[in-house]
Amino acid sequence: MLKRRTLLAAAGVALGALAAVPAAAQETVKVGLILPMTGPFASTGRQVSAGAKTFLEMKGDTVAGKKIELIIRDDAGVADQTRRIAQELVVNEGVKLLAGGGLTPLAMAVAPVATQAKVPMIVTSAGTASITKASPFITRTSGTLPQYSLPVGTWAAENGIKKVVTLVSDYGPGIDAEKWFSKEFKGKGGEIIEAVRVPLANPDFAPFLQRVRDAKPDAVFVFLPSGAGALFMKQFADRGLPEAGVKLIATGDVTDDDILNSMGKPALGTITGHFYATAHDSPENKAYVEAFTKANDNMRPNFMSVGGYDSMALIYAALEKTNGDVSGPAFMEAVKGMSWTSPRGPVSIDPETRDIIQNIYMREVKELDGELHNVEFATFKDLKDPEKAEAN
Ligand code: VNL
Repeated sequence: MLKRRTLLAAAGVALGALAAVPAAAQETVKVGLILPMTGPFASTGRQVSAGAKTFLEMKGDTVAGKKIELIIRDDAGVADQTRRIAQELVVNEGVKLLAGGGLTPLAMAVAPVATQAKVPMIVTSAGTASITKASPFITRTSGTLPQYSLPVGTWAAENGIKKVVTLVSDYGPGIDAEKWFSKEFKGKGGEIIEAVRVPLANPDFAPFLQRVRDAKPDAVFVFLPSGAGALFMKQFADRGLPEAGVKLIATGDVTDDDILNSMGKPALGTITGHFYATAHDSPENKAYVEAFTKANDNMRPNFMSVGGYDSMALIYAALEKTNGDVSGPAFMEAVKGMSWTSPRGPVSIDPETRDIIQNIYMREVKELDGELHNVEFATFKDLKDPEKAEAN
């Protein structure tokens, strides 16, 4: 009898202790961030994960009574692994939200998992326009290639460039970039004299650059994924293209802030269009760059890091709106039309396409305090993805 009462009393104490802490505060929401942390695109994984962690450091790890736990996994840039890891995280780890998608094939690999499990996937990096159509549970905090290639076409046509050769990586984002730069440039009177596509893996630009020298266009327009620009810039300079009077215009992926400073003088004067530059002048970006560089041994945050940071910003804003409800349909409803101020400037999620609406900046590579930077000189405000706008 005594024993039983003691047990009950003990149980009462335990329950009381539990009740003293708000129940919701004890709930953890696991977010699976799958990235290429190794392999040829490891810089993307390093930047995105550091950006996401910087958000948690700046804003704390709790939102709407939930503790956010980031689970970072390496897919080494291999799509089969991305899919397997996504499945494993959802089924065995109880992950409620997925993020990542370092390259288009990796983002696409997660789409069936997101759809089947009704688990939202926030694409932090990949830029092929069609990705958000692959699942109703996909949204995106990077941008689309059509969105940031088109303004480069506008700028080129309006700045005395008449003949262009295009060079892109031969997969989704490259094909989008080629299409939307060319469409805009030709629409405004420009001429594309050659369109070249190079393999994503181990491209050699030398034969192409020789041909460009002979063709003598006013400019070359280039898209290469983050990290691949360094080799291109070196070969561009080695082949004497600048001396031959060929201007380099590109998407900002080529003059990626992660590697720009190591490109040296040949990069100076390159004109690019993109959604983020480390040198972007705003109080939000100043705070971001400061927190990021401090936590990452002075590494410079590039646009990939901001995709990671904003994936967390979007999760926080959505969970505030749903009062902590992480179920897929509720989360996706909350995401639509969400707006916030990113280190890159004002952004929102297009309620129709779930893609990001954002400013695209024209920039020139210049020296700033002894370092190379993408320096913004013009803004195309609040651009939607033109690929989907065209289809609608
Ligand atoms: C993609 C687009 C990848 C832009 C990138 O770097 C990039 C992609 C890895 O969609 O695969 O800068």
